Amino acid sequence: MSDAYQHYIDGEWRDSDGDSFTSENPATGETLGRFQRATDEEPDRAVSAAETAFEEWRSLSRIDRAEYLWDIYHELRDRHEELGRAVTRECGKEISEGKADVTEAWHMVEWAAGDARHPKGDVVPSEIPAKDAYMRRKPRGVTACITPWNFPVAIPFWHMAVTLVEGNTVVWKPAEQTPLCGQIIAEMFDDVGVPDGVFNLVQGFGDTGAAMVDDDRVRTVLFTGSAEVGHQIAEAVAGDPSKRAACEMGGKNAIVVTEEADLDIAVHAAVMSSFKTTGQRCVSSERLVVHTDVYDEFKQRFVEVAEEIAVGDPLETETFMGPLIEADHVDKVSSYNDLARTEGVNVLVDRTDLPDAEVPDGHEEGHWVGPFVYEADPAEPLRCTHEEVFGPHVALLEYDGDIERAIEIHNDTDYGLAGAVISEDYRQINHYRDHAEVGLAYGNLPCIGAEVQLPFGGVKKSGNGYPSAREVIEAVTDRTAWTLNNDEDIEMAQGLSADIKTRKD
Ligand code: UN1
Repeated sequence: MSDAYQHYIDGEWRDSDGDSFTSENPATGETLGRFQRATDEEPDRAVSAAETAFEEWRSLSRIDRAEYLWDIYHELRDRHEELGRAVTRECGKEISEGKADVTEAWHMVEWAAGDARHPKGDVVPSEIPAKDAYMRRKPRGVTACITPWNFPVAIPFWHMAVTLVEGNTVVWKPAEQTPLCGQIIAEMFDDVGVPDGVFNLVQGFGDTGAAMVDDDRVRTVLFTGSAEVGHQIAEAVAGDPSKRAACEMGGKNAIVVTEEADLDIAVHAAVMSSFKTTGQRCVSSERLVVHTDVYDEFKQRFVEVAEEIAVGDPLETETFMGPLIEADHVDKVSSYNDLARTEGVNVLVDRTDLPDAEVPDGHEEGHWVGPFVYEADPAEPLRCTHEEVFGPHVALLEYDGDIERAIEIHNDTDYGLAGAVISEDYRQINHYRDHAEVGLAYGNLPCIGAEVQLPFGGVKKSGNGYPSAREVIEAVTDRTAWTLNNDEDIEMAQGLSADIKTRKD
C-alpha cells in the first residue's frame, strides 16, 4: 500500500495490512490523501513501543523533555500559514479559524514547555522538625490520546504537550476525518528527533481507539469527542482502578441575554457562538435564552444576520461559515432541523438546503448547510432544544421574570460545558457566574474561544476531565507524598510512640 500515508511507530514509518481510507476536503470533495487503516496490530505495536520508551524518557529532566517541545513550537510558528491552510482544507473551518487552530496549538506547547522550568509540587510542613515532606508527581506511563476532527492541530497538543513534558509516552489516534493534519504533526515529531517510541501515531477509526483503551498497558486515556464515545471509554476503564480516563465531551450550550443587555454585544456574541466553525464546536451555542423585554429586537437583529451570513469557500477571507465535515453530518443536522418542525417550533430562518447559486464554483461536492433558527417554548421538553446537534441549529427561548428563570432554562440540559450571560447589570452577571451549571462561563463574550491557560472542560454529561494545561498534569501523573527523615532517630507524629518494646523490657 505504498501510495498511502503510513503509521508512525517506534520512530519509523510503518505499513499495515489493513484497508486504506481517504481524507476529503469537505468544501470540494477533493481527495487530500490516502491513509493506511490500522489493523489490531498497529495499536498493539505502538503501545509496546511507548511502553519500552517510557523508562528512558521519564529519566530525562523535565527541562530536557521540554526542549523537544520547543522545537515543535518553532515549527508550528514558522509554518503557521501552511498549517492553517491544511486545517481549513481538511476540516472546512474558515481560514482565520484554521490559522487560530495552529495558534492555539503553539500556545499550549508554549505553556507546557515553559512550565517545565517552573517549580513543581509542594513543600509540606511536618509536625516533626527533622522531617521534610514534599508532594511530588510521577508520570503514569503510556497515554492514549484520541482527538476530534474540529480542532485537528490544537486539541492533539492539548493532550500531548503536557503529557510528554511530564514524562509519559504517547500513542495518538487522530480523528479519521483529519488524518492529514495527524500526518503533518507526526512529521514534526520525526523531524525534531523525539526519541523512538515516545510519540506514536496510529491512523484509524473507532475500533483502533477502542483497542488502545482496552490495552492493559495503557495507563491513561485522554479523549475529546462525542458524549457517546466518551461515556463508552469512561465505562471501559471503570473496572480497572489503575487506569484513568479524562473525557471531554459535548454540550447543548446556551447564552442568556438579560433585559439589561447591550444588544450589540448580545447579537455579536450569539452569532459568533452559534455559527463559527459552522456550529461544530463542542462549545457552540444552540440555545439563546432572551428576556421578553428585549426579545423582539434581539430576534429581528439575530435573524437578519443569520439570513445574510456568508457561507462559502472557507479559504476565502470573506467567508464566515464553511461546510459541515461530512455527508453523514449533513444528514444528521438536516434531520434535527426536520425534527424541530415536527416538534412544532416556529421556524425563523431555514437555509438548510443552500441554493445552488450560493455554492461557490468548484464546490458543488461540498457539504453545505446554512443556519437554521427557530423559536420554541422553553417549558416544552423538546428533543431539538435538549439534544446536541453540532451544527448551525439555533433555538431562541424567550423568558419572562428574573435571572433565576433564565438560569432554570439555561441549566435544563444534561450537559454542562460552556455558556455566557450578556448583561450590563453586574448582579445578574454574578448570579449567572454562581449558578450556571457549566465548566466554562463567560460574561459579555461569546461562549467559544477559551484560552489554554484556563481549565477547559464541563460538568454533568459534558465530561469528567479537563484536557487543558494544568489539569492534564493531574490526569497523566500520580502524586507521591514523599517524607524524608533528617535525624538519626525515628520520631513519629500524632503522639505515636516510636519506642520498640521487647519482652525483655
Ligand atoms: C471544541 O469545540 O472541541 O473554546 C474545543 C474554544 C476552543 C476550543 C473548542 N478554544 O472555542
